[in-house]
Amino acid sequence: MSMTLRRLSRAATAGLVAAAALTAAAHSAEAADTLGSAAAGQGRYFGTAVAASHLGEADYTATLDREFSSVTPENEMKWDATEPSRGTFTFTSADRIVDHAQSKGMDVRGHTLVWHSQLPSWVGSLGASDLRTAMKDHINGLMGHYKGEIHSWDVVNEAFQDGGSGARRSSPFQDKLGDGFIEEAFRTARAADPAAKLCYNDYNTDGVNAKSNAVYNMVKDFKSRGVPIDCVGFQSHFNSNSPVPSDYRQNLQRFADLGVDVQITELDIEGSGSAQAADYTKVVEACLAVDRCTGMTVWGITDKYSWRSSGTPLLFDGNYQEKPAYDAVLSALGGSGDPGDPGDPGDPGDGTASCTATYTRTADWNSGYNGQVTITAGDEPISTWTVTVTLPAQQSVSSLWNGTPTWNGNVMTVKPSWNGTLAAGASTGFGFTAAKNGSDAAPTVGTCTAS
Ligand code: 9MR
Repeated sequence: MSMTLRRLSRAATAGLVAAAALTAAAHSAEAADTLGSAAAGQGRYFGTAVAASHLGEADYTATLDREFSSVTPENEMKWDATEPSRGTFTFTSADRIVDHAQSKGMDVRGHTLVWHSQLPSWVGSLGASDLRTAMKDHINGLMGHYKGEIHSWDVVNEAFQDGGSGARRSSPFQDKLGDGFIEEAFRTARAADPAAKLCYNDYNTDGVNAKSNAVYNMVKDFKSRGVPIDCVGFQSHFNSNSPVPSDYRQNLQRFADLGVDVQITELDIEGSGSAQAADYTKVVEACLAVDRCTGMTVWGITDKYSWRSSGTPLLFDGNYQEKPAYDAVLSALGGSGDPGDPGDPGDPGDGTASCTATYTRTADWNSGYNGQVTITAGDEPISTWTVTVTLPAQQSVSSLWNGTPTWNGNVMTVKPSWNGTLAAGASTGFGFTAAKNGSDAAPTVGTCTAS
């Protein structure tokens, strides 16, 4: 699609976007929060990487549309996908993602313009001056096509080496154009789409270390010389070899203090259960603690399509069920409404039925009293419950309703009569009349068990 056509089509979908926003607003009054709505409450976006090839999968798209307010094409805007041979641009897959995002009122992050990887071989074979022209043509080609439609662009990706040296990574750009290629890319990008935020994006720069120091010094230099840069992306791919750094927030803050926005751009954390959830909480809390951390993007929706799928690093499992990490992120974002979801594998209830029991005396007279035990299901639905009540030795029960007791000395074990089935969080109860026989003490209610 040409640039003009894209602009027209964007205008044509504007009405749809407005309608979608209204629906979302009307919905949020009664519905549980989503990642996107909770993040919006904190003035942030919550995004995900998306693959065009999965957009036809109903659960994939339903989860995307429900939960996320921003998308990053996972591979579709990379050089090999968009300009496989010199001067021939193909935008079919990327357009599919952008059109979908726009129809749902989502922002789009552009990823990525200049990167050593997923680079067609023709680029590597150019001489310096041709390479410079090709780099600028590529930036202009992509940014022109999507002018006005991309919230933030990863202009340059992963230009620094891993390890302690803080040196630049070898690439055709670095090797032939020298350090200045990054500055040239950013200047070209600013002219191509002045409305887009221009980001430098990298990994293993999430804590304070030699690599992040090198990026920090580059950003500081750019700001002091007026080289256009608006944001730094911290990819945040974490696992046991590369855990969430303890100085994550501090590192985000020092970049923000240089006068750039910071964004968490490719978040995923290998693991499962409460440990993974706790790590996700750390990341969200760090972003929320930094005013200029404008949003977070997870690197995929479901574990089954993650680039690290064996490490199950995302918020939804392979069946699109919310994991404990999802609940943790939603709650760290100040969102509510999810914990009652019945049957979510891995949710706090973990599919395990549970209940609680509380006792109150509802009537009292000289020789006796009425007691009421309230049974409340936990975060999963239950089909039956059992609770024990131990009475003071002198007391005796003359009648009991809405429950079925069996006796062992002064301990009664009560099961439901008609009222065993409860939705998650719902309550029922049974009542009884007891004779005091000289003891006015309260009975003791034991643990409630459910299945
Ligand atoms: O998730 C992407 C995967 O599908 C590709 O095969 C891979 C190829 O390099 O790139 C992955 O995304 C990378 C991103 O573009 C840049 N940062 C690291 C990401 C994970 O490798």
